[in-house]
Amino acid sequence: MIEKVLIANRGEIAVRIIRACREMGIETVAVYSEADKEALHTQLADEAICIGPAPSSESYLSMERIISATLVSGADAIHPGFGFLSENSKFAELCEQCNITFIGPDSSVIRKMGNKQEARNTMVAANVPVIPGSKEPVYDAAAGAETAEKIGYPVIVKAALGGGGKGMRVAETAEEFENSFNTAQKETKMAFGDDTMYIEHFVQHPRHIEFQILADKYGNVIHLGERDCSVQRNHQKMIEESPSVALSEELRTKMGEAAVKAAKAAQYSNAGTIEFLLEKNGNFYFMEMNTRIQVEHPVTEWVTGIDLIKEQISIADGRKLNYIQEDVKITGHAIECRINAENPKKNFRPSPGAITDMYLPGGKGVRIDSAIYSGYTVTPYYDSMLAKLIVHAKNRKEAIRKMRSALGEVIIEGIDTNVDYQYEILHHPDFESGDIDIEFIERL
Ligand code: MV4
Repeated sequence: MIEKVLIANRGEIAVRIIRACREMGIETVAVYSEADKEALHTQLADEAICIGPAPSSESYLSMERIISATLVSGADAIHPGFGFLSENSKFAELCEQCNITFIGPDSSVIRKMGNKQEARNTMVAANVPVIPGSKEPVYDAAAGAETAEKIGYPVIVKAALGGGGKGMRVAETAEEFENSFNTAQKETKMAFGDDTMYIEHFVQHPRHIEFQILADKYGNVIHLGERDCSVQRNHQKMIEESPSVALSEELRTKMGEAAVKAAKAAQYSNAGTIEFLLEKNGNFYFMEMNTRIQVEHPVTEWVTGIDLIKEQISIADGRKLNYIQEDVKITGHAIECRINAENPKKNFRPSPGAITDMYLPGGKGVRIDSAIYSGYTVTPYYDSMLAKLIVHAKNRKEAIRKMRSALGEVIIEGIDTNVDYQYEILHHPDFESGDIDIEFIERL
């Protein structure tokens, strides 16, 4: 039985996990860096252990320090949250070796899905639709050009160990290929210390649709519907919603079945996400699997009524899923806006500093997940997300109205934020009609 959880993370997700544990009667241990002495997660947990200086490489990314803190505190499980060590297969393996329950899938599954080309091949074998592309890894531009010719232009060159857009380049034509390939490979080598590439046909103007899945350790897998995450900028999502206006009930069933098939093929357990690209004509393709809880999980929680963090802990503790597919009903519409400390007028430059005064909205159908408070100083060391504002209403139109109203109430003084920018998006005719794809923000 899990009785004490160490949270290997910070910010709003650490707070979210502390709350779930407390409701389940589980003790909590926070870890914090010297820059996070005054952070909310440090103050809210039952215990807090300082694990090092501000840079994440010496604190939230230090496997040794986090494992040591776990052993010292007597915690029997680690929740990694998202980012940091959450998709690090070595860290999950280290937990396994130390008899610490890692709240997530097995390290072998994290490793396999972390190799994007292996993940792709797993899905091909399982009959999950994937984007036409290379079956074998590609190591040089000459071999790549031959593959690209067979696939057909435009193509996209990707890093096998990539994800999130790093080490990725599009080649519209054969003339561009060599240059695109070499640029992508150089970036890949720098970022991942590996230069294995693969090539896919480039899908134009797709939506980013992802399916939330839950899987227990006994092979039971369900999906919790989709999230439309098309509103993003530089691979940073800004707005996520569920359900997506682009899915008919028929397509939802088809994609949901593909997502369950994908999770089964990966031998997955715990909460995970299957990312798809969806074309206007309804064709969809597996893109990647995320082997962690995601930032945008609250929109799924709200339309399904399922607490994803509690399910993660229950699954990791060896219990069967509390739901079967027929239990999952999508009710109403949820939208999440990420509120960041950044200045949209200065190319979204981060804006750390002291929050001198603030007011966050509430009321029926409004949820705030955040770790900020009046007097808190936003440090420059970590990502700039301050809060997630999530709304729920009976349909999309009313959810949009509720989000506009809630955004209008937000006051955060002392630093720059993207709240006004989000407010404008919520009034854009294409957002209002749901006519969005992954290039929506670039077109603004
Ligand atoms: C693609 C694609 C189009 N065609 N693959 C972006 C990050 C990584 N997860 C894969 N990505 C993409 N892969 C093919 N074959 C377009 C993207 C992409 C993207 C995908 C989802 C959300 C936003 C995006 C922004 C730019 C590119």
